[in-house]
Amino acid sequence: MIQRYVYGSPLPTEAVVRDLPVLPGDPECLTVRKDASSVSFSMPLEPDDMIFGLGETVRGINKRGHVYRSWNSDDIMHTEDRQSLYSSHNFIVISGKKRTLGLFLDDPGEVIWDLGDTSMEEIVITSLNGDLSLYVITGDSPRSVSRELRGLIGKSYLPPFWAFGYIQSRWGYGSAEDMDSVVHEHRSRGIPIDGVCLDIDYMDQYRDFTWHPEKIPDLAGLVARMRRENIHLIPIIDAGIPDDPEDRACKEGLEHDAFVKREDGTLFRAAVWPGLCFFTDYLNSRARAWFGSLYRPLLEAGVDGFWNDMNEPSLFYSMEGINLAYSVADELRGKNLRVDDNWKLQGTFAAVANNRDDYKSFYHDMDGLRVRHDKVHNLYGYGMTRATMDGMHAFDPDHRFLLFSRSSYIGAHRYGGLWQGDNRSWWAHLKLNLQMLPGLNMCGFLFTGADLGGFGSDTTEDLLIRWLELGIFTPLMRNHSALHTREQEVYRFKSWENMKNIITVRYALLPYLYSEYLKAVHHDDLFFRALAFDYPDDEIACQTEDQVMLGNECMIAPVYVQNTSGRVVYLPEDMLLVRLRAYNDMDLVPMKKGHHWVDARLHEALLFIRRGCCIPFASGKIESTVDIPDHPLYLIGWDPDEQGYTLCEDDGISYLEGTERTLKPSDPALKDSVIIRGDAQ
Ligand code: MIG
Repeated sequence: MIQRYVYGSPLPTEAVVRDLPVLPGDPECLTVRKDASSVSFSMPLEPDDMIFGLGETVRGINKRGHVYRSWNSDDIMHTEDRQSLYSSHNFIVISGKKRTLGLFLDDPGEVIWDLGDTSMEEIVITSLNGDLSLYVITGDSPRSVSRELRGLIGKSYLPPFWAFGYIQSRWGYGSAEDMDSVVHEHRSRGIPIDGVCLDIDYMDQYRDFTWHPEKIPDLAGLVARMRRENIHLIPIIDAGIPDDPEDRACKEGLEHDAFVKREDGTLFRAAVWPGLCFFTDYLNSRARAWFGSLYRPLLEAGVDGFWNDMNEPSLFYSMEGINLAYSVADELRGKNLRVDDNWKLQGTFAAVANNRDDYKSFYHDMDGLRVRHDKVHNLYGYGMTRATMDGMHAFDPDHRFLLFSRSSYIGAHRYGGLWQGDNRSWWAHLKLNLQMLPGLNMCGFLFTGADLGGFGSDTTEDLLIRWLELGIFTPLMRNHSALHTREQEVYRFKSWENMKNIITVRYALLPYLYSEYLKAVHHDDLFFRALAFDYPDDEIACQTEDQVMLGNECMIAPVYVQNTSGRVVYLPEDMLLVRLRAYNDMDLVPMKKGHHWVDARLHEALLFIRRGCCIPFASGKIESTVDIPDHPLYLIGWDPDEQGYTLCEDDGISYLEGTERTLKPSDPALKDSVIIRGDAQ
């Protein structure tokens, strides 16, 4: 059941797709405090209460015991102390013996989630805007509460099938030669791949919707050549539009009056990649429609996927901010700086980027409603995602496109996916990648993944292979790294064959992964879940922070510690261990409920199938997603009752409805199936 309460005058976020009646008063379960502008909601916690959700945030699957802050931020550290990342997903489920309760705050401004930080026994959620809709969702399990929310916020984004293939990316790829070489190095070794990303260097002087005249002399030709190799090019688009009348997007944007303005009506400017930029008012439907139309030349050239970046929006500096810093520098120039002055100088320049004062200095025109940016800050990336997807649909309403964004808010999950931003080549971030997945799914973001191998810092060979062993299960499977870091394409490493073999496992699993993804989309369900969702009465399962349920049949438990040849895995029921080395090389070991040390050498990925379930696997050599339909399937798993597996399929590219068929191990067409009928050890 969903109950809606309203505080102040909520802003039109379009996070929800259903208009629920507003109840009078306050919800019984919360203590509500209002002051001048903010409003807070508090609630005592029971010792056994767990808290799930909050989408893209640091720390564990159970969010209890830290303070989080909804304030979309370009942050390159993702350490445990961080309160904000690129997105704000204001939904939690509190789950304990006494109750299961969901809270969704539809509030696009700053919200502070003190989830047992100030006091371990209390939750305090504070909206600094004080203008919001609060949805209180009750149900008998965290999964059903999550489903209720999803029904309220609308169906999740469905990318084309090819977007589930392996994608190679790197900041630095910018030319046709780069694309050719990446593709050649993969194809010549038989490493499966479906997409290559173009990062900002493909643009002409970092200007959106341009491409470098020398590096990419013939975009349509390049796209077509790639497509013959079954490769999709995925260019990046940034949020800022350069202040330069020679720039086409700038000229048009000025004509369309599409950019955000300051209080006095002058245009707001801040620097990003191309220098000083204007910022499209994505919260205005006219501006969105215009921005969406800018993708057209790229779409006409055959591009069918994009990633949108810098849309928190990230600001390097504003003139006001940098002038202030210059004046501090002038004042201190030539002096023998004592420590305080030294800190002042350094701090002033550090504070210039993504400065709060800048976010308070411009306004949106929300189709007639003038709103200062900081009140709606967390909607900006959502607006950009929506502008892009609407633009792509206007171009071709019948086909699905790939789109993933860095910044988002609930609602954006209907228009695109997200990647988890600038992580590091740290083992801790491999674990964080896993731990973010259930919370993101709860908030509707099913199409997600992190930069495999890590974005910042130099990766190591073992980290990359372990990370690929998790990446084979995430809907977005992209290897991406930062400029100047160690090159981390699979073929750079001595053990590339092992990595290639792991990627072949991804492709063999795709019929299953895609089928489960479709089910999650159609039924507002979760592709990834905390173990607590499936085994609420099992205390150990509830406390398991480094394994997650995948689809309806599986559990994953990746190795995320260096120099280990396995890990401890907790099985909440009897499961079949599938130790995967390649699409055609695996061990199957039925195992009993309980704790086990499970061997997993560097080139071995772990998958567990629940007792009574089986999953389809594609056989044969596959080099890209186009090959998959031609390959026969077989089943792996247990099937004492001949239940089989219900495979959900569609054409992978249109919006035509899909079909379901049940695969049974007794079907002669599935004669290669490996079905365990005995008991677990
Ligand atoms: O300021 O486009 O998160 O994936 O490679 C850095 C360059 C801008 C940040 C993105 C990252 C991308 C990088 N971008």
